[in-house]
Amino acid sequence: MTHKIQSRLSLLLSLAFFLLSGCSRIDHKQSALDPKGLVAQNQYDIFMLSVWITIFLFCAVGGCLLYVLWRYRAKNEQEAMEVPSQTHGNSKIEMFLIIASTVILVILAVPTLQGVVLMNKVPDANDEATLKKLNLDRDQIEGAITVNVTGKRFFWIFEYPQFGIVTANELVFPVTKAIRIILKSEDVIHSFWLPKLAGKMDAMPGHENFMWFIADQEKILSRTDLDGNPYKEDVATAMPSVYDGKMRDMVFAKQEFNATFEPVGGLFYGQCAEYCGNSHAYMSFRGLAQTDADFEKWVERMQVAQNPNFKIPKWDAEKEYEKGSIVISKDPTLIDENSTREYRALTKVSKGDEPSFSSGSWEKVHSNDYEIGKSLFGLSQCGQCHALNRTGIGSKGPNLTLFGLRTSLAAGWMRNDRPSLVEWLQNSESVKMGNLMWNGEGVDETHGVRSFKPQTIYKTDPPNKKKEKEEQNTIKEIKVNQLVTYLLEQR
Ligand code: HEC
Ligand SMILES: [Cu+2]
Repeated sequence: MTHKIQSRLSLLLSLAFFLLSGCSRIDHKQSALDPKGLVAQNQYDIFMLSVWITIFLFCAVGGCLLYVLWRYRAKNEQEAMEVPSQTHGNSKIEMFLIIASTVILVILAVPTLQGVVLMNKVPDANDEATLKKLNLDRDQIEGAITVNVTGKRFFWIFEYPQFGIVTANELVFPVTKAIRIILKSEDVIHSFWLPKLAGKMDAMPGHENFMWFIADQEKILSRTDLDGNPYKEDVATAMPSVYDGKMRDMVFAKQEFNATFEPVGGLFYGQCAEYCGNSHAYMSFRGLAQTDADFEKWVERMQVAQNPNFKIPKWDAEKEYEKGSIVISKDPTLIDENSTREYRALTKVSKGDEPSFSSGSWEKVHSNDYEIGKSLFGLSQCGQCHALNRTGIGSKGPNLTLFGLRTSLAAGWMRNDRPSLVEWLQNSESVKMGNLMWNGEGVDETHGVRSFKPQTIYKTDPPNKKKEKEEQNTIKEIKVNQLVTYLLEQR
């Protein structure tokens, strides 16, 4: 018996510990209770108002109950036998309760309706009274950024129509500007949720939904250290720049997945919040807040990379080249006699000086691994589903432009580094069950995306099982590593 009580007690204690540990100060990656923007703050305030009202009601009703139980308890045996005088209704109490409930509902309804109005529309830039009330500047609204967000099983497409660029899974945005989110879906219903910046909103096929948010730089910079003392972080540490890879470096330096996880202020964790299939739980994303200047630089880099009119020219024997010009030409040493690579002119190059390394006029733009990876990207049919340095959202997989600047892989699920990428490319199914790279339309055992499986890469003739296996493994590894080099050098 005592044994049973003991085990129940320990169960209860561990449950309480588990629940309380959720309240620790560190690592609120996806907490709506840690608002870092105006819309989220408004929703948090309404939530807290209703929490306090509920606590008040709980105490009032519970207090009355306790008082009545104590005050009218039977004090002796005789009292216990008596039947109390029977009454029915009390119009004073009833009126009081009706009025009190109405007042409470009104207290809740006014800010709630105001909140609904706020979240449904970015305030008018000419409505000075509202802007003043919300403590916003006119140019924060006038410079608003629109992002068309498309949910797909199981990743996100972010299209910036004002700039003509498309990216995936990491929403880069300027910290001082309002961000208009237009939500769509290409398959089932998803839900876009960046808890620290705004509440959830569904992304539905055949229907557009709207929401907006604006981050608060002051809140991003205000941090507390491990002893709970508040301090102010400088902008470069809290919001490292994305366009030159500083954000990625900083996130990796700080992102140890353990109890002392220390977030980078400008990094926000988002999540699909509507069950959409077997990989739903892994369908997360990231929001990366940037200073205006860093955001502009990122946009510029994306625009250059996705410029539809720009293509590296083939070397032309009839042309002269300026120092620094880049051309594509043959390099038979790379894979076979047909392989090509990018060359950069070391000096002014005269007509007919064909790119090679012996002439002294040309140098490699990229490493051999990069160039081999690039051709593997084509050979393995990756381009079937991935756009790289191209815009347009009609693609089955995430856009991989400047992929090496991203902090995460597989829709925010893993960190975007070499070991994770190798794992992903060798067997994405084991990393993210049900993902549509491994299980996509037209993908079977013979498809390039699964061809890193040994048996389809290499066959020795005559068959020699042991040797075959060894060779398969090395080839498999080399191939994957070169592809990864190619992907990570997209930056
Ligand atoms: C059948 C279509 C398809 C093919 C072919 C394909 N992919 Fe993918 N890929 C996807 C999809 C879909 C995802 C998103 C998976 C997810 O996160 O759920 C993805 C994700 C990725 C990611 C992660 C991107 C991110 O932002 O998280 C990388 C990197 C990648 N693929 C590389 C490749 C490479 C390299 C190849 C060629 C060997 C390839 N893919 C072939 C469909 C494809
Ligand atoms: Cu989803």
